[in-house]
Amino acid sequence: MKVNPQYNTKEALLDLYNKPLLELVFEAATIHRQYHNPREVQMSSLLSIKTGGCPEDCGYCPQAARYHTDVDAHKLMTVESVLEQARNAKKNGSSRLCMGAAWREVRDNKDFDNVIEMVQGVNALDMEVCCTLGMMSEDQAKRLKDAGLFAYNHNLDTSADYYDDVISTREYEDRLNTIDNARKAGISVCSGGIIGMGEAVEDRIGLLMSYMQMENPPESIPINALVAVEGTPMAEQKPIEQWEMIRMVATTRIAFPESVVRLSAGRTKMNMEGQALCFMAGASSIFAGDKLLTTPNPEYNEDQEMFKILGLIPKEAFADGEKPVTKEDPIIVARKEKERQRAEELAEARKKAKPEGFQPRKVTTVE
Ligand code: SAM
Ligand code: DTB
Ligand code: SF4
Repeated sequence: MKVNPQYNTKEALLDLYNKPLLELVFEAATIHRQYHNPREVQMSSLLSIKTGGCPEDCGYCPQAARYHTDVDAHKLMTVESVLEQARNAKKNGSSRLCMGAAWREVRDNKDFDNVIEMVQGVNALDMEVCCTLGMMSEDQAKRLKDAGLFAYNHNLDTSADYYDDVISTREYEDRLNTIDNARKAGISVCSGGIIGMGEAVEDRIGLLMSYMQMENPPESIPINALVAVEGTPMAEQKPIEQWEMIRMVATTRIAFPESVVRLSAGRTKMNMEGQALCFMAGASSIFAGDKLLTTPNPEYNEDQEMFKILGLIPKEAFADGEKPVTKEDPIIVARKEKERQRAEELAEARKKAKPEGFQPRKVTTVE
């Protein structure tokens, strides 16, 4: 059951969200046990492969160039340094790596070729690879799929109604199109939202309704609490109560029984008890490591302790879907061949300019 037919209207979902808290958690926990192993929680690592300097105006985001935040812009990381971080994340128990780039959209250039190589490399480490690179076309999605991408993350963030209060540089429809392009390429979809941006409860429900109306709802739904960052338009937003996070996780779990619900940004403001209720209510993934993309996340040791106390076990890679097969990328193959030819030509030209046996004439200088 991909979507729960009992809750496929705005009214039904709103009533569910507003149920007495423990009733809601109990209903969510019951559904969770039918479709998932309740002890398993995936540890997923985030890596900002290209940071800051983004031309968009997402009101929550510290990476938008137009806001004056503490984030320093960095160009795309090298393939080798990404793979080193991936190996570290795996060593620390993560079975998924989510690579984020502060791009408005994917462009067909050398940087994208490098991302393709990163995806190939991380897939070869037997980790689930997820990317979040902004808008992308169907062809770009196909290239990522063939590289071995497991999932593409592209959040709707909020309801269609509240969206214009948050972002003006791209439309809700653009986001739906990118999600569609990922789907058409056969990539698993990760899409969710942020609560605590000043939206009404109806907007949280509106976000879930957008997913309800899809032919195929996302396999993975991250629920983020706003990380209010100084310098962004949302810097002064009052933090949400943990209860709201628990309600949102539980409602999402009940509405989409098969999807993985991810307890994402905002955990530094929660205590262990609050997080425990989220796991009880069906969250089965966290971001591990002391940094999200640019903002802090709980320390690794704290999470280890939490897993021990709550009896949670880290979920293995590909528990929710087959490992993608990496295929050769024709663009990269052609580029490498060109580079090889150029190197050969250069060596040849050097040889000609300096034939074998050639000895430079000794020059003696007079002091
Ligand atoms: N630039 C790409 C895009 O927007 O699609 C990918 C990176 S973007 C940082 C990925 C997601 O991070 C956003 O869609 C948003 O949901 C989440 N995010 C960004 N800043 C956040 C914040 N301050 N608090 C919570 N979530 C945030
Ligand atoms: C998602 O839903 N949350 C993650 C991931 N997908 C890419 C990002 C959270 C970012 C929080 C703000 C930051 O650290 O910059
Ligand atoms: Fe840019 Fe993504 Fe941040 Fe929006 S959320 S400003 S698109 S990095």
